Amino acid sequence: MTDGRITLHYAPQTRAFGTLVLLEELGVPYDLHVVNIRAGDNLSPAYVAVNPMGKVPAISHLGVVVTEQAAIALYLGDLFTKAGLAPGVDDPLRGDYLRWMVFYGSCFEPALVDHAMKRPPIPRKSSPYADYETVVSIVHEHVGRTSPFWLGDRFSAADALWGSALFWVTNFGIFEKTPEVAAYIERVTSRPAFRKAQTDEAALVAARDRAG
Ligand SMILES: N[C@@H](CCC(=O)N[C@@H](CS)C(=O)NCC(=O)O)C(=O)O
Repeated sequence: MTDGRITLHYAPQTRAFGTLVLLEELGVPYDLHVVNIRAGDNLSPAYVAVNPMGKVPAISHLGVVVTEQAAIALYLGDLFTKAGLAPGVDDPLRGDYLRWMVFYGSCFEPALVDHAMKRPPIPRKSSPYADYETVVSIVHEHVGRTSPFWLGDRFSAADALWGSALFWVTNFGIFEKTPEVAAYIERVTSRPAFRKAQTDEAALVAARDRAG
């Protein structure tokens, strides 16, 4: 990787899709390094050197590696500040922005996955997310008052993360697609960046399936 370009370590039909959407929204040049998870390439020594967990997404930028969807979105939003997708440190929306980005990875995903896998709930006082029902109701309540985007008037990196995630979890049937959730997803997925990411992803899926 040269010239400060971003390399996105990517696999189709994974959580890396939200990062692809964000890069398209930012309108910055990037290179894709496609990791073949089906072939186990994510656990190869070369990729484990990038992300010891063998997970996508990850990005490489100027010798720095960032992993975890939300951290990557925060990094990119701040790096490409001119795109206006990240409230700055002196913006009153900054606190809300940080809170929702971290809530995504530390509460929403674990709650949904634990519930979908039918894991027995752990005692509320030991749980990092209280309980599944609380997390779900917090997100539904928030979506009910998004107007039109996660932080209000302006599209932000939070929408690339939450919009893509809600698109997938409602398709998987593990998060209820209320009319408000459907309308929010439509506002994010109808944008040119999301459409472009979908087209690129479809080409990668076709190439992967051809390769067997
Ligand atoms: N905590 C990570 C989770 C990433 C993750 O689980 N990615 C999956 C794809 S959706 C993956 O890389 N799976 C490969 C494997 O673990 O074998 C994040 O938020 O970025």
